[in-house]
Amino acid sequence: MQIDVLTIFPEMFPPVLGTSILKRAILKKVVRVRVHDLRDWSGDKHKKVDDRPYGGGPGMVMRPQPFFEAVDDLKRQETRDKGQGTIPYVILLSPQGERLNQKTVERLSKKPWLILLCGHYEGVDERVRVGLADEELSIGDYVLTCGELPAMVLIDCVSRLLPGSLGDQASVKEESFSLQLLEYPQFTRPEEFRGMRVPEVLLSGDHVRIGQWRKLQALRRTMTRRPDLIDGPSNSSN
Ligand code: 4FV
Repeated sequence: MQIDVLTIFPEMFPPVLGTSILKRAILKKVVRVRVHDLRDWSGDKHKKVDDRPYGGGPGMVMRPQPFFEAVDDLKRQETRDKGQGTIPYVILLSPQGERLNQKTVERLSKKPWLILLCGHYEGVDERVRVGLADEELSIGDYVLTCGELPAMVLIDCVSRLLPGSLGDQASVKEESFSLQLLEYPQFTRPEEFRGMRVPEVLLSGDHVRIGQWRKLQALRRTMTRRPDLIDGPSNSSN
């Protein structure tokens, strides 16, 4: 998979892309991430990418032109490098987007090429949303200072589903949300810590009983903490 990021703060990404699982996935060429400075397409001697909102009001709005020209350029580059052009899937990260969940992550992880648009200030010109983005996603109902953090969240949760990124893909299969259940409690050594003991069943070696216990714990935990995951979208908090 290839992921291109359009941002006015490219310097935010190297620490995240250069660490742990993401670093390994990039080194193993499981995913290719390119971070671009949107100002390179400002076409303005002061590299301005924002302007005052029509109709007045506080703050600044990101101009459409740099986003559109950057995506056009990336498409041209792709066609030049690969002959026929793979079509990018353009995602705008914003609080107005559909709430990101594991099902969406699984769907996006099957796409060959993602372009992520990072908003800033009061947001982006509506024509970016309407005329350029294939999808708009929010990582949660709270307002961040930047769209870069949501872009990193998306790169992380999508990349870890790509074959070869996680040591053992099996762990992806039975984790929270893939089974629409929260994960069961995990324990490791020591058996007793500050008076808190590891449940006997986990020390029993009886993998049938351990499997049943884990299923029961996952179900119980989900029913108490996230009943919306069990009843499905009808009363989901999403
Ligand atoms: C956000 C979110 C988010 C809004 C103003 C960036 C900020 C600034 N993006 N999920 N929640 N974005 O808060 O995706 O433009």
